[in-house]
Amino acid sequence: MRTPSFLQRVREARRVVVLTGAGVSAESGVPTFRGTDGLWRHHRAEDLATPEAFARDPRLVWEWYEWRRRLIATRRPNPAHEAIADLEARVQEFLLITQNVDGLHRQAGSRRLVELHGSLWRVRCLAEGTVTENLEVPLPSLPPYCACGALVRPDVVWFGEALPPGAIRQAYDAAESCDVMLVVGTSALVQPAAALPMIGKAHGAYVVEVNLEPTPLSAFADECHHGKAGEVLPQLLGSLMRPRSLTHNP
Ligand code: BV8
Repeated sequence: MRTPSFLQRVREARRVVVLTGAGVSAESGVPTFRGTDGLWRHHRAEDLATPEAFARDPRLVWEWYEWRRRLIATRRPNPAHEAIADLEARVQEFLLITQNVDGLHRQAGSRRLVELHGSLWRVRCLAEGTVTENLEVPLPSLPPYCACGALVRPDVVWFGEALPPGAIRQAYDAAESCDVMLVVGTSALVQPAAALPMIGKAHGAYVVEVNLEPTPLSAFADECHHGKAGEVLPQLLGSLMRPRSLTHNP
C-alpha cells in the first residue's frame, strides 16, 4: 500500500496546524531575521529585539520598529499567506501558529491564528500595561508615549522574555493533537517555537517542511519541499482547492 501523500493526509485530517516564520513574508518584501537582508544600520535583529536594548536606548529600538512598520505598511500578503488562509477554510479544525509580528497573515484572511511573538501593530504602556492597536505610520514621536505620559513598547516578545502563557499553551495543545503539521519559512532555531514540530511528530503528526533551504527540522520532517513558499504552497495545496473530482490523486 502506497504511503498516503501530504494532500491525502490533509484531506483526511481532523486537525491541521501550520507553523510559520519570517520566510513566509520574504516574497512580500519583508526582510527575514537571519537572512542576508536581516540587518538594519549594521545591527542584528537579535541585538535589538531584547529588553536590555530597549532599556539602554528606547529611541534606537523604536527607530528599528518604525522602519519595519513603514516598510510593512507598503507590503501585501503573498501567495504563501493566501494559500494558508485558503487552507484554513477547508479544514475542520485548523490553527495557524506564527512567529511573525508583521500582521500579513491576518491581512490575507487568516483568522484562526496565534501570534506567538506578538505584533508590531500593537503597543503596550510600560506604566499601565494596557495594550492598544496602533497603525500610525509614521508614529507621532520616537519613542512614542502613552496618553498617561509613560513610554510605550512594541507588543512583541523579545529574546529572553517569556511568551504569553495563553499563546504558548494553545500552540502546545495544537501541536500535541494535530494530524498534520505544515512548517513554512522558519530556520527552526528560535525556542520554544522550534520545538513545536518535534512535539507534533512525537504525538504522531505528519510533519511537512516548506523552506528555501534545509534546517535542523529537515532531518525529522516526513516531507521537505525546498523552494520559495509563495511558489511551493500554491502547488502543494492548489489541488486541495479544486473539487476532488477534478484532481488526479497522486
Ligand atoms: C524564552 C519578536 C524563556 C520580536 C522574536 C531553549 C529553550 C528556551 C529558550 C531558549 C533556548 N535556547 C535559547 C533560548 C533563548 C531564545 C532563543 O531561542 N534564541 C535563539 C536565537 C537560539 N528564546 C527566547 O528568548 C524566547 N523566550 O525562551 O523565554 C523564559 C521563560 C520564562 C521567563 C523568562 C524567559 C523568545 C523568543 C522570541 C523572540 N522574538 N520576534 C520581533 O520580531 O521584533 S523571534 C524572531 O525570530 C522572529 O519572530 C522570527 O520569526 C523568529 C524566528 O526566526 P525565523 O522566523 O525562523 O526567521 P529566520 O530569518 O531565522 O529564518 C527564515 C527562514 O525562511 C530561513 O530558513 C530561510 O531559508 C527561509 N526563507 C527565506 N525566504 C523564503 C524562505 N522560505 C520559504 N520561502 C521563502 N521565500
